Amino acid sequence: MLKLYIGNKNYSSWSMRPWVLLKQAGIPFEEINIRFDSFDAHSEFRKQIGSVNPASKVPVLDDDGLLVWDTLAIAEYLAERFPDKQLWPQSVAARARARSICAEMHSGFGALRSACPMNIEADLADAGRLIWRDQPAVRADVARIVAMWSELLQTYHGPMLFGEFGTADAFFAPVCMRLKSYALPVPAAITDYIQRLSALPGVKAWIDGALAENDFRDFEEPYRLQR
Ligand SMILES: N[C@@H](CCC(=O)N[C@@H](CS)C(=O)NCC(=O)O)C(=O)O
Repeated sequence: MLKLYIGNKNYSSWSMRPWVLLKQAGIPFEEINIRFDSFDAHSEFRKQIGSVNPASKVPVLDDDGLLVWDTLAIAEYLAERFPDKQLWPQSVAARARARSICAEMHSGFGALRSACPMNIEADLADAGRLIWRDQPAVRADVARIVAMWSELLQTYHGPMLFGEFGTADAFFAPVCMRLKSYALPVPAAITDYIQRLSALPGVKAWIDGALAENDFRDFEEPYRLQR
């Protein structure tokens, strides 16, 4: 059975992507949670993940002893391993676009990611208003996401970015969580997509897990003293 090593569901945006992809695609796997205590060299997290992944990060996929780490590599591996699940779109053109936006996510949107770390459980609308007012780079990241999603939803007619659910939706699921927690202003069509995505059983299962976690990690939350 596949094993997926992940961090805290409330905070670990990179872990969310392959977990949601596997779950929503109906691929059986065992999850192994490694709690974020801190990312210091001597932390328990580092000790545990370091014994599995030389890069010392989650997520990591273990397929019967074959280790695959880094979300893009995991997504490509799953698409090859489970071709019948059609994790990428079927047409060459759509597949190229889906890969492009996943790569753009993987290496970009730094302003949004650093100003608005994923925190599924929290209502951070007040922090979001200040971030929106003061950080033009965050506004630019959100504008790019809105333009990208709007165009894809129009081209492929929804309900997901390329019609049916796939890797691209899994890659942007944590962005949906951020837009929601920080209540960043987006057009109605984008809010509707966020709602549709959040309601998918695989995504909802991750959100429910995050809400049930009850594990306040202060180093992940520069803006709050407690839950
Ligand atoms: N490029 C990696 C990023 C993975 C990553 O940064 N994971 C975070 C948790 S969400 C982590 O393990 N951080 C530990 C650290 O930085 O020491 C991927 O796509 O999987």
